[in-house]
Amino acid sequence: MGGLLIRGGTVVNADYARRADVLCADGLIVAVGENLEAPAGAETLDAGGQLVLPGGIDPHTHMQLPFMGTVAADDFYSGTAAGLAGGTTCIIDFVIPDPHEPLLGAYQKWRGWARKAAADYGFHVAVTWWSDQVHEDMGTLVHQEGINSFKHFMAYKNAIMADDETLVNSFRRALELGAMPTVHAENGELVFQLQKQIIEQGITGPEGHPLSRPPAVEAEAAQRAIAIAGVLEVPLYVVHVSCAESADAIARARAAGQRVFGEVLAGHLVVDDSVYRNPDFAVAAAHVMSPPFREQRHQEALWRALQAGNLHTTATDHCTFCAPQKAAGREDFRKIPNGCGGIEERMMVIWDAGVNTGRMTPSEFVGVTSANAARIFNLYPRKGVIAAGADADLVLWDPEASRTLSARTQRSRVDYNVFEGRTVTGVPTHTVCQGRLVYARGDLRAERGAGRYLKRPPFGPVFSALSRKARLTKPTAVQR
Ligand code: URQ
Ligand code: ZN
Ligand code: ZN
Repeated sequence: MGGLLIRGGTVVNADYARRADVLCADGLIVAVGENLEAPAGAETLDAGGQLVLPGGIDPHTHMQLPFMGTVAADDFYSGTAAGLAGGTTCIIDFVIPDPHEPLLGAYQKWRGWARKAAADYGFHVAVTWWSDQVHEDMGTLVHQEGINSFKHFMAYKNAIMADDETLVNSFRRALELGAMPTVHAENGELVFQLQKQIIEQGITGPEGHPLSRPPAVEAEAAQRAIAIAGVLEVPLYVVHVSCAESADAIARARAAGQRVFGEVLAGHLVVDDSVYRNPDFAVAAAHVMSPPFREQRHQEALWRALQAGNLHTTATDHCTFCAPQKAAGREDFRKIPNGCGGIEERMMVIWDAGVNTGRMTPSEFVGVTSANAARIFNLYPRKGVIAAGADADLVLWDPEASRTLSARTQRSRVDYNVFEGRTVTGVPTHTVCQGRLVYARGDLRAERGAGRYLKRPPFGPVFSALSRKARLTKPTAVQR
């Protein structure tokens, strides 16, 4: 039996916080309550009055992604290990087939890469092209492989960009299957042409990157994806919402009764576009990701949307490239591999800038760092809550302790930290994953291959029947 008893903490779930002990055994939470007894052979961990949170879920990572002629520096082991050091015990990564690459083949490839993961993981599968075979493969992925979300990149023309034909066909198929379509919302044609225009004006450095992807380029795509989903009556999840205009588009759609969800990156909430004006190429290039970091005014809009329930999850888009890789774009910013880190720092940054400022309560913090992603991607209540029967993924959180974030101390393999020098208050002191203590006050014991692939069931007939029933029984206008 063994087991682990976490004693003397305050359990904080998305819907309540109370003083309680937590008993774990065989990888599961078996009891939550006051004055629990430790069974024979169980280890006891004294929480000492700290908070006990559900393990963080990062619904947007790209470990060892082959992209823009190189491969992301963090692989499934180093990236999930870094997450464990920051309180994140579960990721949802992405299978991204090349255009005309069979989806099932790409899926199997990524499954092989992820075997080394130190924490549990799921996949969103990107639909980067369309054919009858893609239509069929989406069904196989949902019914046999536990995929319930499909990603669509509206950016990255001449690479993985999905045009409207692919968007409409894939969204329609997702609804049939009870799966969630998600989008990277930037108008790829506008980006392509603005990039060319900026290079022709002689701007080749990283400062050209945000110029080629202004907020309107994101908002157009967000509004188009929302409109397509609205016509097809399919839910929609917009990843890395980075600007006020996109957040407003989601808020309008939700106010009109449309089922749209939004994700915001920890980076977009606290880092602004001044980074691109740093004279040091390596620093500016290290921050090249899409959508880019924005003018500061967008941060308050994103926080407000998070507080108002128009953005639902926080993520990192952890997709790391070291300086030598970023240097590919030394003469042409279009060649700088897009991506930054953050998986270790996400929860600390959101706590420090969100809870300490009074923007959100500890329970709301749990919602946006764990429970909401579990609910939206159908992992709840296995993940995202401290309750009997849930996976024993927990974080002991010291709201008083401070830490200065830096590449010098981070676990990620990348050689830069977009939160460099930021001192945060509120840090994880212990992480328990599948009932095992994997991080304790700086001592990281991430186990290569301990992570499990998470099958996520589709949103079954209950959901689609309800919407169909609602449509069929809509009261008809009374003939006067
Ligand atoms: O666009 C994404 O989400 C991937 C390719 C990571 N890179 C990025 O800049 N966000
Ligand atoms: Zn993206
Ligand atoms: Zn991404």
